[in-house]
Amino acid sequence: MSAINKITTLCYILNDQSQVLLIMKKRGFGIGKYNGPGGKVKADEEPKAAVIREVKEEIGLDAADLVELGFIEFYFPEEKKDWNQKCFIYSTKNFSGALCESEECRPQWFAMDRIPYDQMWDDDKYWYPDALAGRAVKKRFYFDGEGKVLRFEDI
Ligand code: 6U4
Repeated sequence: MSAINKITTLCYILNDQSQVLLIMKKRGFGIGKYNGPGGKVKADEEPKAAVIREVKEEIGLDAADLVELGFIEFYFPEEKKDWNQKCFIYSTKNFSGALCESEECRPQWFAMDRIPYDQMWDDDKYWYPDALAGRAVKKRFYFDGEGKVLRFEDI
């Protein structure tokens, strides 16, 4: 198995109406897909600090009281092994500030039973139900060259 090449993060912001805040990526990795806000962890940065920074940069919100839900490892074929990553997952119901669109993405609330899986990463349908219910997630996914899940396993 190829090595992990970067550490990334995702954060699920939940409101009192059983909705989750997703972003439509307008550029970069995952362009054209809905995902949680998040991104790369910089050198000498803690994952939790990184995800708070990314949420602020991407959608203007200050996220607090983050719950650690675990992590997911994503493995791609040899020619895309630079994408291999370990992604730490968080959620919170505590957020403040003005929600805004950035150059990178457009935020949108979704009812938790109306997640747009057909416009998301192929793995998401396998683990969002646990994450959105606040259950721990520790999984490893293997993708083909087109981004389809070949197989996955619990870690
Ligand atoms: P920068 O340089 O920050 O603009 P960006 O294009 O935002 O880069 P990156 O690399 O910072 O992307 O972060 C990748 C994001 O995509 C992380 O939040 C993790 C997430 N991600 C990667 N593979 C995923 C997958 N298979 N399923 C998923 N999220 C994934 O749900």
